[in-house]
Amino acid sequence: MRSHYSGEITPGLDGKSVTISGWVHEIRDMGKLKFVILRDRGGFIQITAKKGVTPDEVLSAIDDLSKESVIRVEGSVIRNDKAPKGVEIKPEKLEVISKAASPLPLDVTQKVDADLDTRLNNRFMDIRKPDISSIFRLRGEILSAGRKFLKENNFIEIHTPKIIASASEGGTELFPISYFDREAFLAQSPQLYKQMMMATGLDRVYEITTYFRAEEHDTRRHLNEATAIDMEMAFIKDDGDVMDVLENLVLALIKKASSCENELDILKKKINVPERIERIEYDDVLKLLREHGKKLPWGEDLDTESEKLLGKIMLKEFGSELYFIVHFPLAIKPFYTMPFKGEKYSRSFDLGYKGVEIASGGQRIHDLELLSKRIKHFNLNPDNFEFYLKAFRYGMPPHGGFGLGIDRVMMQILDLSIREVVLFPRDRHRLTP
Ligand code: AMO
Repeated sequence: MRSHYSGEITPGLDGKSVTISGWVHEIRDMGKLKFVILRDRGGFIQITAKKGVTPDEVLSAIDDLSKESVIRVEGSVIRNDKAPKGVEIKPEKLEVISKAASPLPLDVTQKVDADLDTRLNNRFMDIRKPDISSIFRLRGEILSAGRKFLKENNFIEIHTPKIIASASEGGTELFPISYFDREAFLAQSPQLYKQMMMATGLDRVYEITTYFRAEEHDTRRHLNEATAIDMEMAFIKDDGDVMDVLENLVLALIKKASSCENELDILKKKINVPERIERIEYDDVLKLLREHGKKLPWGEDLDTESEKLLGKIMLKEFGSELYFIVHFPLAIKPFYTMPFKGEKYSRSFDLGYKGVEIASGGQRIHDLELLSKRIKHFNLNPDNFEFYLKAFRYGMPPHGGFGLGIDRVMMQILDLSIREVVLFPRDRHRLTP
């Protein structure tokens, strides 16, 4: 339906016949002159109609146009220094393909601001705005860069079930569903399945996956349906091997984002690409927080306030936007986490980015006896995990992995709230659209 996107129409095409299709962004009627700004994926182009020059049926079609209708225009390119980008289209044919009703639920030209709820309720139209669509273009670029990185590092893309029979990340955050005559749940993560893959010889797997979490949080960093890059790798020495992969992956994602100049220009954002990622012990994090007036008792996980404060400290004192917190107390990590220094610590880590946890992971227990003991320690019933434990009975290599929240990466790269970087967020209050 088109020969060119608007962005491809340059003064160099002067005199050439083109066909363009898109939405009516603006209409300006100056009497003898009528301007229509057409918007498509490539940007904007001005269509200039003149009484006495433009065919009458095109002039009357413009009189009947409504903003945001979909049109197709055939015409010729005219170089004109007064037009935006020095070029406009002289229309010969204008066809209204889909007429937009009015009034519009949102102002795509952004002369009138809308609150986030109104925007999300009309997301299809919100994303017509070039800055909002840039967020999702950037997100797509980051995901492609992630896939490329993982493939180059010998990871195999897999898909694990999203309808599951037992919890992997604790029992309170599950969405129960009815599965014929049995109880089932939406998967909180691929954890148990990606670990079972380590007993198959595939060695390195990843999944770009949805996490379903029935958390009651109502924050700018939590959703009930989140997206993550989840990976697992076998034959590791310890958690350090896993962090090396995560470090390089995250730096590759941020580097990719920083190369999306067009999108960043539209969004008026600049991205700093760190060279490396600091690694600090959990105990040292508590010390740093204490020095800055926040007393977090040993054994507790960082709350939102501590995470934010740590982000500020890391930036101010170490110049680091990204940092690993390593060796958390074993008691606050899931049952599959490898103990470290007896049973006090664990071979686990979280990755912080400007005060928000964007990933967590570690080395897992690969010894069946220890794993069964840890399951019982959490008051979980080993019988419910038999399908998983079986994979540890016939040869399981040492392994580890991580889950990297894509929504969190995006919100921190662009300094936005999590709802702004997800197409159709699911939270406590939102189930449609
Ligand atoms: P965890 O529960 O820490 O670990 O999740 C990993 C990462 O996923 C993102 N995330 C979320 N993002 C938005 N809203 C949520 N409700 C939400 N929950 C999680 C975060 C978080 O760091 N199985 C382990 C990972 C592993 O060890 O491999 C897990 O799920 O960025």
